[in-house]
Amino acid sequence: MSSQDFPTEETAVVTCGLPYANGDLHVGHLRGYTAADAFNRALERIGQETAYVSGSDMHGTPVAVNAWQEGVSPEEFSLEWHEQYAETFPKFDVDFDNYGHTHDETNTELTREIVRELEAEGFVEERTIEVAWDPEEDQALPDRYVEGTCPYCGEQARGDECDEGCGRHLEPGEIEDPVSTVTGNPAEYREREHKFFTVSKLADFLTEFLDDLDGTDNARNQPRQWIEEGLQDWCITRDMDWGIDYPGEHSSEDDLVLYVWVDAPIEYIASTKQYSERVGADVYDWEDAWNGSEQSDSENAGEIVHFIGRDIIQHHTIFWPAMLHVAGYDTPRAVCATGFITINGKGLSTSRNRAIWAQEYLDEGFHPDLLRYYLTTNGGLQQDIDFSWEKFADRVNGELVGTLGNFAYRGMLFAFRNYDGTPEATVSEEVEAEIEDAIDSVHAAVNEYDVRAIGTAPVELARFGNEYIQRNEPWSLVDDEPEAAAQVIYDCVQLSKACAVLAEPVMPGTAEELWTQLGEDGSVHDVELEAALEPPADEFEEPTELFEGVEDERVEELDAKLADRVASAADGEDESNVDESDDAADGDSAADTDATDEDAESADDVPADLDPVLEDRIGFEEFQDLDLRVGRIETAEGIEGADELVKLTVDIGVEVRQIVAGLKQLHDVDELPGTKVVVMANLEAAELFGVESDGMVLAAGEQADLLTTYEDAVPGERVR
Ligand code: B3M
Ligand code: ZN
Repeated sequence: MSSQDFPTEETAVVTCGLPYANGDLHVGHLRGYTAADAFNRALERIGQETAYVSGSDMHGTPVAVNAWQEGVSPEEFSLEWHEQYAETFPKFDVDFDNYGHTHDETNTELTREIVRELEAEGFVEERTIEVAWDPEEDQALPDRYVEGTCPYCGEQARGDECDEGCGRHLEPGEIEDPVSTVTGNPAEYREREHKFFTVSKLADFLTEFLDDLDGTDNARNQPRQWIEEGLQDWCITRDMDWGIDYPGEHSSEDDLVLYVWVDAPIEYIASTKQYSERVGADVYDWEDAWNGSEQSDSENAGEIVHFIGRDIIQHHTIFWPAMLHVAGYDTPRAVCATGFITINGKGLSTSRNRAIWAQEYLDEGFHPDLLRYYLTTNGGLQQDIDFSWEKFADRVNGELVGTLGNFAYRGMLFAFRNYDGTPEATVSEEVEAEIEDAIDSVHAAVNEYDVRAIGTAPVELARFGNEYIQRNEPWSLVDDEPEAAAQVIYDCVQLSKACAVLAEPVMPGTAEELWTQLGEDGSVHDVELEAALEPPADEFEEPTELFEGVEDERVEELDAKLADRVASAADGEDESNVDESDDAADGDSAADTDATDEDAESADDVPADLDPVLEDRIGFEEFQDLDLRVGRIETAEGIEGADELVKLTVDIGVEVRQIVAGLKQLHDVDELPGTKVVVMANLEAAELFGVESDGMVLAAGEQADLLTTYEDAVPGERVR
């Protein structure tokens, strides 16, 4: 990756995948939008010029099918949802600089322009293809109007995507055993004329593009594989009424509209353009972001960063950069593809009502920051994360109430009671260094697209703060050593101020609240990270607690509500005999993990030979006491007289350890060197069969199935 570190001199634009305007928003959607929002805010905090844009995805069969089921026109249907989304995002402090929609004039015009450009450059061809057809209704069955079997992996699939199997985009005519979702009848295939974007000519360009692409690994690795397997040209028109009319000549007897995936990403540009037009190009110029290379002679000057669900990687790393390149725009600097969300360990399913709905969360009276914090820090971006009210409560009570809230409150209360605000002193070297480190960690996290690390930075700093105040005991210094007490409390106020600045990206509302309580002027939304080190305000009022805890009874109540909802959805399903294909019309597949539903083991189905989960929970702090490291096995040899034991030397980055492990059941000893493993590094050393074992290699089950890592983690990295 060849990008310069943020902040750069260029203009950035951060986007997130457009929600289909076809149903209620839920935590699956919010994960992506809050992550991108936090990233964009962090970019601002480090001084990058940037804008955060998105819009509703109004076209295509995901909208048309649902509108048809409701008996309303797709236009009316999608506009209503669009308006609801535009109202909901601000309630979660998802602060788009512009939120448009794909059916508006800016996007329609720009889409036409770009398609004409693809034609002018010789990248569009007309071909006769077979498309699925419903003989009873005498209508074409594009995309979600047809279901069948994926020709690549054999799983049940939608017309244009293998949503339950390999995740591939499917071209018209590819799906096997097609069935109409309109009538349930087997579909026929009929010949029609359609337009193709000849993506296959761009394999070399795309290979180079991927070599330079930043973001998450999954967004580079999957498309590389698709390119190796051979790129197919991409059908960009559909036999439908709803969509943007194909802007050029065609020989089809009926009107053609553009495939929804042509105009949807163009909304990223259109939305940026609308923002520029609103604030003026002197404040933010959309052309700098999307066409910066033209203006600055550099290869790729715009800093375009896309946040998407991992099921739409192909659209963003193959089709989209191909369109941008041919039409003369800059290509993305980064694509960050998030994992899915499960609810209590099972796939989020809108049709089964197994979801936490955005409005429901707000109606429960929870502050949006609690969910923002949970969703952005519960796992790395690429990981699937699980939501449960119990885990939500644990993290709120432990990290937000117990660590961040507690630290800010106790330090500021002490300061208020004894000094009416900040005592006279200057920041100590120790605390200054700690804040500098925290600032550096956020800079690094932004450049690694590590939203989780951006979110945990203020909590880590508060953890240090709690330890600092505990170690220095200002309460026992205040009478006899007033200067020493003033120093400690000054440091605490400084740390609280730093926490406010660092918390802004992930918890903007709380950060502003803390900033105001600290008596600071202006808004924390306007400062850069370095403000964390500027002297705090002299005076402030009595502080109030930043967070409210979530009681056990509340968790039980919320769990019961969720279980009831899921049960009544299931009853309804039994009664009306709605089949599983109902989910196909659910909408946003990026956020809907019905596909994994069947894989998740239900809590009631635990096989008899598995131990139940231990009753006693440990705190996060206790977990942190385990020093788990990535290691690489260097050598392995059997131990005489011990059937299962192997003597290993394992490189754990900081040193090489000798570890004895019972691995012979499942592993060929000669094959072990080179294997990456997870090592419990601060376990007391022991002697096994007279051989010293300094640590433990983690493995699962009786057969000792070794734990490993799948990406680029190197020996010595902590496992958390
Ligand atoms: N509307 C939703 C999805 O497939 C789709 C995203 C468009 S992004 C340009 O996740
Ligand atoms: Zn498949």
